[in-house]
Amino acid sequence: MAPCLQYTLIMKNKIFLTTIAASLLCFAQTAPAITIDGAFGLSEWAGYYSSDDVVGSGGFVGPGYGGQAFDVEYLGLQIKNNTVYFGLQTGFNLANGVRLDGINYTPGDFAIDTNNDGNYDYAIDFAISSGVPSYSLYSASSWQNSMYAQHHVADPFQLATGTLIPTAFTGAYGSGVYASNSNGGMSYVLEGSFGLDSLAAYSGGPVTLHWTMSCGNDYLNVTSTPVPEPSSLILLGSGLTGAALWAARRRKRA
Ligand SMILES: [Ca+2]
Ligand SMILES: [Ca+2]
Ligand SMILES: [Ca+2]
Repeated sequence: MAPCLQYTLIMKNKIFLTTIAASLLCFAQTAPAITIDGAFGLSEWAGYYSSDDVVGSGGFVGPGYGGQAFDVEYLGLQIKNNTVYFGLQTGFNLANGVRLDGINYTPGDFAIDTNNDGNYDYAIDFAISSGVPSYSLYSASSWQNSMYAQHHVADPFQLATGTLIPTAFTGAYGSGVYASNSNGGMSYVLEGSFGLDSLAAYSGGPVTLHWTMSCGNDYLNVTSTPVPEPSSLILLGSGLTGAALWAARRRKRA
């Protein structure tokens, strides 16, 4: 970012509009790309994730307890170049679930709200076999809530009824002890991507992604607005530069 910043500062004393255009072009060039590799890099997801990597007193992860094994740490969503990228890092074992005090807890589906009205319109179900995830996209008709009434803020948990939308995904799964986990222990990661065209109900604007596990002990939401296409940034940039040149010529004539 440093050379861009410098350029912007130099331009600052000249024409304000050109500064905006230059900044937009610099931003488009330097934004790191998301890599679907099963590692949730905070730099690759920068600007497109929510974070709740906190284990409090008695193992409180909010709204429930359970410590690192139930801590939902990072949830990422980016829509760019007509592609939806999603990513999750959690202390919850995404491959095997968690068995505690004789109860099996299972991971939920990713829930997608395409028009940000609080109703989740799509679900991404997943299975992990020999370290390789497979994803299925559904148009959601109804949802199943988490097990405990006092955890309702974590709802929904998983799809109850829906219609499968045949969709090609890329995906990767990983697990390990990551520096991004502040309280120690294992974390589990899923990343994936698919074409935005599969979300037929989407008509622009912000999209919300949600994830929790069957007990709803912890959850995360992230809301993202699609990244402008580089072509539209260049158009916007050249439009602003044109406006600046016009303004400069006008000043000269006066
Ligand atoms: Ca990654
Ligand atoms: Ca943690
Ligand atoms: Ca909705």
